[in-house]
Amino acid sequence: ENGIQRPKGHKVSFHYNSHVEDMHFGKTHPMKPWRLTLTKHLVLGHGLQYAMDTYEAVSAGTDEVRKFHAPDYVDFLRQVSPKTFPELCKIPRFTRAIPPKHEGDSVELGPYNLSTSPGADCPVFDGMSEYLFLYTGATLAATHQLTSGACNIAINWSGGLHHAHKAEASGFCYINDIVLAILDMLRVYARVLYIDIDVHHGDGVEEAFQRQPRVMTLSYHRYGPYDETGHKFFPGTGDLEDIGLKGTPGEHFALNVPIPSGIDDRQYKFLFEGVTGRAIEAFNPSAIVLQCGADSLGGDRLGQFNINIKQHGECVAFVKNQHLPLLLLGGGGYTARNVARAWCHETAIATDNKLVDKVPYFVPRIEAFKGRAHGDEKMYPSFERLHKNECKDADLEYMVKKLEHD
Ligand code: V1S
Ligand code: CA
Ligand code: ZN
Repeated sequence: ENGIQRPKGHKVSFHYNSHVEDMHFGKTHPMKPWRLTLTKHLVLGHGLQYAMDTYEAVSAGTDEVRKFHAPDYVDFLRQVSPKTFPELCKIPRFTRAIPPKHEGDSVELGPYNLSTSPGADCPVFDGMSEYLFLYTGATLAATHQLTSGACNIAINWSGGLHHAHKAEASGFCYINDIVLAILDMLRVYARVLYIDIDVHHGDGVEEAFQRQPRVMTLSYHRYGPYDETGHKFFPGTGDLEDIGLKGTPGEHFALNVPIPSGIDDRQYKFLFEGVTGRAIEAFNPSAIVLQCGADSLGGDRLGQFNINIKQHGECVAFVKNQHLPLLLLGGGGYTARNVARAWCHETAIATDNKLVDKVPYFVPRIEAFKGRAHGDEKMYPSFERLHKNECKDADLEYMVKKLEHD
């Protein structure tokens, strides 16, 4: 009816838990989990659920997260909330992770770069612990679908948090679900290629595998001075010369493409297809993880690139055309309506569907996503096909207005 079809010749699985939408990083914080509400509504509004197997994610386990992260850090994340934070900060096991104070620091930092001060990059907020283990659970379930051969492309738009370190949160990222996914993939695949089109450098993933020749990391990012003040664009790493840890087997298995602000579609396509194509040729990966951070789009609140949803999607199409097991993850993206448009468009690309420039008027109820997953995976039952009543971007804008209360 809406023309959405299952792809021929490959299977796509989609992993999500609507609970992540309720989270709130703070009034002025750019990370808005409700961008995932918009994304979900667009995906369901277009009927793309009929083209994939959809799973409701469950939380990752402590032991799963400890496969990369330090045990004390994982314990802290499990217990932390705005209420428990002050007490946890006094426990000797955690005080070691409190950074020294510098003159003029605007935000007060607690253990692991976490903070309850307003304006912090990695705030402690209500429901945070549930949120972290849920987005990680969704990535691990997606990974499991891939490694077990149940699908060829697995998607988790709530994942892709590439800055988190072994024992430290960084840049809105607390658990590095990407590193956990790749570690799991290495049990099955000989070589994994990680590609990162978020406008920021994928430093956490690069660092985790800097000694590892079975993982090649390739990040495209804004690099250089942020503005006239001379401050560097976050996180300030990812120089062309950084190619993996020198003197280890991982040397030459990290690639960085530093880019100045304002890059357009044509220039990005030239860089992306040239470098990615050559990397695939040389590395011959068995599987690919693509972090699809949407802050590389023009008009992003934090990003400084000038690329369109069309080109962002063409990066996904280019990688998909390699016909290797593919894990698609989200990441940054701070102009919510564009994030939703991009990730919905890319869900269509993954499932070989073309979206008309319209969103069906009827937006399915959120309950449609209920079910179990991760370990005890169950597909949610197909629900009635949607009416073809059309609406245009106005409806997306209406949702933006309703959700954009802070
Ligand atoms: N750019 C940027 C930016 N903006 C903020 C911010 C603004 C308001 C707040 F209430 C809280 C934070 N932080 C930053 C960056 C971090 C960007 C993270 C991108 C994440 C990703 O898209 O790659 C993946 C999800 N942080 C900084 O620039 C660091 C500071 C240097 C400035 C901001 N203060 C709060 C900390 C130090
Ligand atoms: Ca990047
Ligand atoms: Zn980013």
